[in-house]
Amino acid sequence: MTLDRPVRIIGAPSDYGANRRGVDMGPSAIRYAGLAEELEAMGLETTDEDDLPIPRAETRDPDVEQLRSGNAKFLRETREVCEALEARVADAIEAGMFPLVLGGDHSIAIGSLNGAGKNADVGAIWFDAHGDFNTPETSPSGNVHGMPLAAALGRGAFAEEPWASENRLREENVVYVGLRSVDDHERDAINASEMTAFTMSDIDERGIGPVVEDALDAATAGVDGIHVSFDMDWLDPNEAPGVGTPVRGGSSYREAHSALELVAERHASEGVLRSMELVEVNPILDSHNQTADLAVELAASALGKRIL
Ligand code: HAR
Ligand code: MN
Ligand code: MN
Ligand code: MN
Repeated sequence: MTLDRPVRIIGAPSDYGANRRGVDMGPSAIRYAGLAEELEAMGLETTDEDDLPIPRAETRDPDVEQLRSGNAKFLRETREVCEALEARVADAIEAGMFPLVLGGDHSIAIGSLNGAGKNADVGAIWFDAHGDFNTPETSPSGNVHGMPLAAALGRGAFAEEPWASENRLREENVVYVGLRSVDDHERDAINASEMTAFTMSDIDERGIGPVVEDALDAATAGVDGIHVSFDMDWLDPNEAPGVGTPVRGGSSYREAHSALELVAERHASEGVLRSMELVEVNPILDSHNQTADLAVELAASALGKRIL
């Protein structure tokens, strides 16, 4: 069954959180790959808002307004982007629509989570090669796209940045699927947290179906809805070469579709989906827009496209 509400596409072409230019072209590439047309062909009423206005990174100083402790590059710019995105996501939900956010690097998830969790208790499923649970103190890079979950949960130096965790995201309802690149500090923090984490090894051993069903159970228990955060680098680089930080050994084409089809099925039976984002598409590194094409296909699967 296709999604039970109209879709509002929201472009967030930020690359402030990543160390290479290129993800700022993600929304454009995903649109060019035919996102709105695909959703409309499924019978979904779709509106496409103008992108958030985001000044080019070259015109900004990455180090302005640093935290007392730790390093988070372009933090002021990231805050501006995320506050604007939060408002757009919350407005869409308020209007009875489904926000589909196009990144941009993964730092924009701070805004998506704040918007989704503004007036509701929410869980999240995090499809990603990476943990994205560094704090400004532990980050090896200072890139905020390695930190959005820690930010949205107010961890570490993000406590100095209350805007980052203005949400009702519940830690015990945050679930990773498919981790395979985690820094040492992140590993400790994830293990000590109340989040649930499934690695690629869990998928190898149990298969994608049981893992995603468990992830849905954990993410949806006792909340009003969930946000699906989908980092395209969750896929194997053979399928999705156009990402900034590829990691070998990712999910296959079929595993990715299957995972999102299960999300759609759960939504059809329990109405759990609140918002979704597709992030980290980097057209500069892509081959013939393959990764953006795949992002469109996967969005369709998540929103209920059926073969028969
Ligand atoms: N863990 C590394 C860091 O913090 C790299 C993480 C970021 N890459 C991403 N996030 N694409 O999913 O810098
Ligand atoms: Mn806010
Ligand atoms: Mn990520
Ligand atoms: Mn990633």
